[in-house]
Amino acid sequence: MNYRNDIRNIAIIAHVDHGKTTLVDALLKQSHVFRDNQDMGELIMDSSTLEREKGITIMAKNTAIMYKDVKINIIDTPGHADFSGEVERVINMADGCLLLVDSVEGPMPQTKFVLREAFKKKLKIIVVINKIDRQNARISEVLKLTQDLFLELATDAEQLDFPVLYASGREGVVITEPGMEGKDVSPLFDTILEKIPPPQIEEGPFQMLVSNLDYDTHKGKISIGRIWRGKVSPHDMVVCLSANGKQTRYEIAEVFTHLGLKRLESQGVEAGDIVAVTGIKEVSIGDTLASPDKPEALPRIEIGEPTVEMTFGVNTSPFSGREGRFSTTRQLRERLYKELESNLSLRVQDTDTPDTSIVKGRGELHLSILIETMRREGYEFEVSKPEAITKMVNGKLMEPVEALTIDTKEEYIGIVNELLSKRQAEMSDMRNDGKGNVRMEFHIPTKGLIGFRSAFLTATRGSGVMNTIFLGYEPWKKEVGSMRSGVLVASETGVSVTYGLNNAQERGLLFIGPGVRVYEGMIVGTIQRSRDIAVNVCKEKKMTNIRSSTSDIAIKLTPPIIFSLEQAIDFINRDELAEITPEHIRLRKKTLQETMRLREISSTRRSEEDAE
Ligand SMILES: Nc1nc2c(ncn2[C@@H]2O[C@H](COP(=O)(O)OP(=O)(O)OP(=O)(O)O)[C@@H](O)[C@H]2O)c(=O)[nH]1
Ligand SMILES: [Mg+2]
Repeated sequence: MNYRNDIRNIAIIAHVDHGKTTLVDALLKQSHVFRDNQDMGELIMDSSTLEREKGITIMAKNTAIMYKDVKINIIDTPGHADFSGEVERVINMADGCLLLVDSVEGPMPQTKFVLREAFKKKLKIIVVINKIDRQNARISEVLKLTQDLFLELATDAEQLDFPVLYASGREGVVITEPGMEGKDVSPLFDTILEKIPPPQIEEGPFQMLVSNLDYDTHKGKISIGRIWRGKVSPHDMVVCLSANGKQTRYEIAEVFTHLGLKRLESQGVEAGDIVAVTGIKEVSIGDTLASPDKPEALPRIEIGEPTVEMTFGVNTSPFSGREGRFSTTRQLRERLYKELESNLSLRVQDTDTPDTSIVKGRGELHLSILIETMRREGYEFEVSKPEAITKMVNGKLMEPVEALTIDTKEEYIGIVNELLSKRQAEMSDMRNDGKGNVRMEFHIPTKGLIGFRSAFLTATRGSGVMNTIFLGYEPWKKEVGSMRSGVLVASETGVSVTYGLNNAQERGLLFIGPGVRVYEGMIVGTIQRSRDIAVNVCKEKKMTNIRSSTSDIAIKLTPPIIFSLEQAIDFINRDELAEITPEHIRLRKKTLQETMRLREISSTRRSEEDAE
């Protein structure tokens, strides 16, 4: 075996928010890929608008820096459990990982998930206890907990021998012993060079696994991945080996490597390095590009199964086609299938009706990010309530279950438990730090988690943190009943007015203010009872000849509740839909006409009685 000592390939992995992207900032800054006077900003790798707005990494990305004549290819990964597929996808490119652990939080559920993935791939790990500048840092305790995690997960003794560094990504310092005075991140660079094995090179003609895709309006699709064998240069002929065994020949157009945030054009890149090539028109992540002399496919990337599904359908509301640029069945289907090329843990399944598809993902956030992305691209469509994906195993109905970790204050233990017991959660552990903070762990079916996040944040006044991790499938337990009360449904199509809204607000809380276009069957508010009520929010006050009193003119409406996309999706029930357009998120009953809805309700009630 040959090795390339001039390269190291590392992935940065951790639980959400433990500081991966901030540490990459520090590495880039110190390696002077920017001019010294250039203001590079923060979280530079979180380059998409959605990532910036949400403050989380959604997609894994590549960068590289030079240190002592060695190129270090760095892959920043997302820490949120819903984007675990990204970690599984890119970890193939690395020979080692930096496992970051927050010096206050310690190992968290996703720390365990990513470490297990790294062990599966036999990657060398460097532990970085991060955010040591935090006031209540408990470095030695966190190190101990991390060692325990290694003991629990390691599959061979060598894995227990890992270097530990201490860092504040934000301050740009890394030290080798706690308490030392740090000056920069060099100790991290040196440890990478020393401990992460250089890439192994196999003999033979060109072969690479496509682990990432990018698009450029001029260059078209860009395939990114690690070269396992041989060399690639512009104008080389290659074969693309896709999932169904299909082999297509292409000519490579351009070849790039990464440096800082730039791609550098190259005349030839050799095995061991991470490369970006253009010219492969039809390619999906997981495909192999290889020399026609030896067109062998590398093992496809293994991705965990999706756990949550919802339908995406053509917008059937009376307002359809008015606000989106793309709204037809064909446009919607094409967009969803295109997403599969790069969003590996997503699945799309056709239904009996061509205008509706079932989309499956790793969690509500995974699906809602897709919805938000499509809406910003100009699509309009309707989606159903997310549901856990069940399956039959040996004739038995099985459902996904997850471990839920909750960090909150003591005073919220009661309310959190009450919320969770209705959702079939069972507590497995509870720890109190003696300062009023508690950590609780639960075992909960995925169906019980749907819609839980917003209820939890409201109950803990936004101060709680929750994390979940997929455990596996277990036999189905009974249905979780609806957690929600009834809604106020518009009975007429028109524009909402103060008078009509005022009548409605006497019965519940409103989701709209005056001057909003509504249609019959649209949900305009919520009430504290189980049955829905139809309200006419467009109703004007009858004009009379008698002047109304002044108190009558100055009607005060309570400000409406405006849902975010996630909250809207969490809110709807099975007989409802969310209408998504670039301009609005509207909630509606599936059946818009009130008379039809009442008929449906009485017929289901009748069949329930017959069943008894
Ligand atoms: N005190 C302190 N805060 C930090 C440090 N590094 C990051 N943070 C903060 O922690 C938060 C999360 O940082 P990110 O770098 O986005 O974390 P991440 O691990 O990339 O998050 P995801 O990619 O979404 O999983 C931000 O508010 C950072 O400012 C650090 O060294 N010290
Ligand atoms: Mg990040």
